[in-house]
Amino acid sequence: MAYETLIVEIEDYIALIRLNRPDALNALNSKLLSELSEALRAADADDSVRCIIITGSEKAFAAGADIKEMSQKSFVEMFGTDFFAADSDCIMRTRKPIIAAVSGYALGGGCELAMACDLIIASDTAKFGQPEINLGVVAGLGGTQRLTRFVGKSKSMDMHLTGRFMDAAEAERCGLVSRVVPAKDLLVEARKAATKIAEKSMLTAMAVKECVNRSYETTMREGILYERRVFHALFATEDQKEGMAAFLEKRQPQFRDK
Ligand code: CO8
Repeated sequence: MAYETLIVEIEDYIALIRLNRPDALNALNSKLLSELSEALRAADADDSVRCIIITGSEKAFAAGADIKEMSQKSFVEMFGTDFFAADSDCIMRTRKPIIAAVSGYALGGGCELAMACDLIIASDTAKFGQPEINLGVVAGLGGTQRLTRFVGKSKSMDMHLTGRFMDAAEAERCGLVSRVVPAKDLLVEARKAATKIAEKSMLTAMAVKECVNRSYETTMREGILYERRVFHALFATEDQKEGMAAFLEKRQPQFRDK
């Protein structure tokens, strides 16, 4: 399917979704979010996709929600349409693993989009920020909640209250991103990680996502019980038998998602 604001390529079991509004530094408008929602739904349903990468351009992953689109809206329009709500949940609905490959600016909604993915690989040029306070608003796509869980209250307050940007080294130090790579290698490294994930059993990868995401929603005791039950349940799969047999036979497993 052709999109106006995205370029989607599927190759070697990886769906690469590139945000493509270069004139607005990939600002997230309604069109882009609804296309992203559709592209993720399609990738999730496509058996030839086993991992998804979302990326932007060298200069910007995404510089936030589209300020031009929002600036004149009234409360009634924002609340009445539950602005961005339907499409912004698209990442949480996606069951296959999603990597955010971030170069340049990831600000406001762009930072929030990256945080909603399963892991972030950043180039050494990446800059993260929640500068909504400069516009007279707060984050609206989960920034106050996710950033606080990732980096703790003090740094989250710092980012949201001052609106300053954080560079890639600081983002790695404080656990916002999983790794930082040279800008020229960003997609190569993201593809390498995606290939490793794509080799696993998709059933197990989806179970991992559910277990880790559960840790944000529940108590430690309930989360550990949930994890143990999922662990037990995976013994009903052929992939568990194959994974353990392959280890004992000193060969690579051949997972069949069964
Ligand atoms: N929205 C719309 N257009 C944008 C945005 C944006 N967020 N960011 C940049 N652009 C446009 C600029 O207007 C400019 O367009 P034009 O050439 O037509 O004037 C073009 O992109 C290039 O931008 P700059 O000339 O500003 O480029 P610089 O290199 O000088 O600066 C910056 C780059 C620092 C990234 C700067 O553009 C900037 O500060 N952008 C805005 C960052 C920002 O404030 N982001 C937060 C937006 S609000 C938000 O994300 C809320 C999310 C929650 C929504 C929830 C709904 C429920």
